[in-house]
Amino acid sequence: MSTSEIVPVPPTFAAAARIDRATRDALHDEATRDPDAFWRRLADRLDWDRAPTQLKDSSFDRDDFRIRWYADGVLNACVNCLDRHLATRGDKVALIFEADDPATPAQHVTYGELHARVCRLGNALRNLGVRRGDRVTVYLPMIVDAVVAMLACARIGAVHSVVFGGFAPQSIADRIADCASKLVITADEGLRGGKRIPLKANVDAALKMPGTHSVETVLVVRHTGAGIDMQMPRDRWFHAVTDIQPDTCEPEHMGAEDPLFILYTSGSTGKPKGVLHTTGGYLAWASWTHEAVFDLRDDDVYWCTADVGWITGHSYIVYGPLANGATQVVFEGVPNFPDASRFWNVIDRHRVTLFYTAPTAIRALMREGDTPVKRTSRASLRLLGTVGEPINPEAWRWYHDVVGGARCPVVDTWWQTETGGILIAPLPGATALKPGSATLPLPGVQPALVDAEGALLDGEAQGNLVLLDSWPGQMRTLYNDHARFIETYFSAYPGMYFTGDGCRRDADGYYWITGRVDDVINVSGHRIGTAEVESALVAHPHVAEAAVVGYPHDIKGQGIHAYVTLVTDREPDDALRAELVQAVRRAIGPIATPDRIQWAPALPKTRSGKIMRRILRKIAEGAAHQLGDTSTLADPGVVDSLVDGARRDE
Ligand code: 6R9
Repeated sequence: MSTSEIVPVPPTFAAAARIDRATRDALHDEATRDPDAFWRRLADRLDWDRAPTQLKDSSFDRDDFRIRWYADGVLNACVNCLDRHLATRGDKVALIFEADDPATPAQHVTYGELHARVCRLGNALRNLGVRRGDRVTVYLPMIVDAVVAMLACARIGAVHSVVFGGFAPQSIADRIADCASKLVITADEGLRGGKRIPLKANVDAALKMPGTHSVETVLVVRHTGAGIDMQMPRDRWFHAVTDIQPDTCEPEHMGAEDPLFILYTSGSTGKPKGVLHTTGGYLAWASWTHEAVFDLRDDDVYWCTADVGWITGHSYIVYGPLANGATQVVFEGVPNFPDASRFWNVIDRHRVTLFYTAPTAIRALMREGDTPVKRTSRASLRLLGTVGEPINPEAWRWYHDVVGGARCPVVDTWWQTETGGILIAPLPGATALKPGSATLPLPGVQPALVDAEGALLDGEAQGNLVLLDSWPGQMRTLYNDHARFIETYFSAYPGMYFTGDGCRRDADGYYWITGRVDDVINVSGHRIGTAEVESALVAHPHVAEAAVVGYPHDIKGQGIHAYVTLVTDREPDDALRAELVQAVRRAIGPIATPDRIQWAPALPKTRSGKIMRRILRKIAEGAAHQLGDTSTLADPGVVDSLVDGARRDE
């Protein structure tokens, strides 16, 4: 079992925190006994053109299905992120842009300047014929104009669909076709780790593909200045159409349940799913959770390293922090460029106080040892966060002890594209931490564990993670496919939202996400969490990263196949293999003994850093000829070396 070590709330942190133990208890109490008061408290965070009289209105029952929040309220998300700060924070820095190349001076954009830029683009979009309800595809690098583009859409009531800058033309085309976008906003090129990404050329290629004829205009940000092909009259320079526009732009008055954005995410089958979020509930939840989980204060400098192409960028770079009037770093680059000290240098340079990143980045940097971290001060930091996948206790420890100097709480935040915002996470001034656990549900969130038949499990238990009732940030539908929405999320366990995650709840009620349930391996009738085995492997000092999958086994049903990446200077050998097997047996028990350990120079990952277990399962099954779609891999070459490695090991 995973460690149950407890890391208490640092008393100095608790003393100054927005939410201490008493406040947390009061919020939970209110959310339970007088939910309307709690939901109204969240709505009251926003500026409404017409305040809602209706609060929660939801049912997960098939016959009576509805998810509506604050339904009669009227507001504009962009106004909530910008205009309402102008009187008190117009000169406050909203965004600190840190370019890919550390020699490029940082740009500071105030709330006033951001408002003007968003208004100019909003006017330009209207002039180009974009109307309330139209879809706009955004395919941009991590630059200020990406934030400007999203907010300008929100201002005029257009629905943005951000496509991550690492996606290839076919993926762009699929996403344009599914929502029939009228306009695409892109840049000449992106820059990541010194590498140029041909964004405009990718859009050109995408727009030659079937189903993309809805696009009338392509706006192009001049970013690197590279020579690109402009096809008149379709293609227009972003600066040419925006520079001539006035600095003010009348916002649309949007219903709380009007769509704010679509964000595509891959399902286990079929084409990408267009997750649809609406305006009022989403914004209230993004804003409240950002303030509560990160203990946000007005003088904080916050930095989330996600890309706006993912939900984390939507909720915790754009909508949450800006609704809260925060100052934040927007980072164009990657963690290891020009070297493994980059994150920590940026933290020192901009005096970052709140830092939010992914376990995969933490593990990659941990692999480089402590020296690149210890070269830097990091004295400004007061809180660390993680998101995206389970964090193994060793990486958590390293993050906490080495990066945070054992001073900063680590908030492990569990949530999904579909949930819109964080659902399970510590409130850092109140919740004692356990390395590897996302800890406890936020007030108003009702997780539960069910067995395969859907029976609710009490107390200490392991099962599938469901949510029994709605929360304001919940997705409302899959764009153009409400039937698939119901089928995907509400049919496995009728009356409950199924997350697709497996989870353990310990005796203290803490939640330990074990990973997607399709990642659980059943060995001789025992369920083995891949995350648990991986955690045991990664605990070995010579292991940098590990991924574990099941494969068909004659006697046990499934066997355990572990892909192991070693730290930079360690060569594999049989003695180490035996040590690792022992390490797993020691950490979990003989039932979890890996049947195979395959040395992996690297693991196949999506561009957002998630390990593609589907591919690892196929390789482990010896079915490398049926790998399926590998187009979302960050580095397809990794797969070939693993297939060769698996053959050699046979
Ligand atoms: C926000 C985001 C969602 C899936 C989710 C789960 C995994 C996310 C996690 C976590 C353990 C955490 N996940 N956060 N697992 N601990 N703190 O990542 O959204 O890209 O939709 O992924 O990621 O498996 O179901 P998304």
